[in-house]
Amino acid sequence: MENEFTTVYLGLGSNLGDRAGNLLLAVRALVEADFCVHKLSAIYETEPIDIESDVNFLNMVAELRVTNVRASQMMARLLRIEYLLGRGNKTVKKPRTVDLDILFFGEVCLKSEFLTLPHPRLHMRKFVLMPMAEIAPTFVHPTLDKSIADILANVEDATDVHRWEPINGVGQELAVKS
Ligand code: PH2
Ligand code: MG
Ligand code: MG
Repeated sequence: MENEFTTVYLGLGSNLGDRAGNLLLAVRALVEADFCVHKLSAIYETEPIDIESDVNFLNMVAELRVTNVRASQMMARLLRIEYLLGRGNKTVKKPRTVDLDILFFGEVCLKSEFLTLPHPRLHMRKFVLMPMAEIAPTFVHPTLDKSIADILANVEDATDVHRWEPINGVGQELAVKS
């Protein structure tokens, strides 16, 4: 059908420079690339997993509604956004300004050299599950056949993941002025 859309969940991460600013630039770039950004989670501060980093990540999850694009094409467009936002060599596990991962592309399951869907590690990672549970707790993982809330409730990941708050938050500034 012409107006049918696919619901896509993206994981966004940054552990370099102005981390929150980088996430917001990525969201703006998604909108400018004509992706329909339907929901955004809060920003979470998360302990690094499987990567050398002295700096915590900021992570969030976005729900997009896409039409007329295949998962591989979408990944190519995301890589371009990562590149424009200054991400260096992808093959090296170095700090990155922005990492954009497709977590789910509707119910699509695929495995190629460039892309595996659903994302092969998301069910083991609290830094993905917590923000996703905030915006889509009932979404069912197409191969594990469990909801995100269920997977999160049973995950063994013991790393720290908490809602991020800006140190000099906008709220505080407004409170001082009023
Ligand atoms: N991304 C990784 C590896 N480890 N750890 C956290 N906390 N957040 C991430 O986004 C992340 C990670 C590979 O992309
Ligand atoms: Mg990643
Ligand atoms: Mg990635």
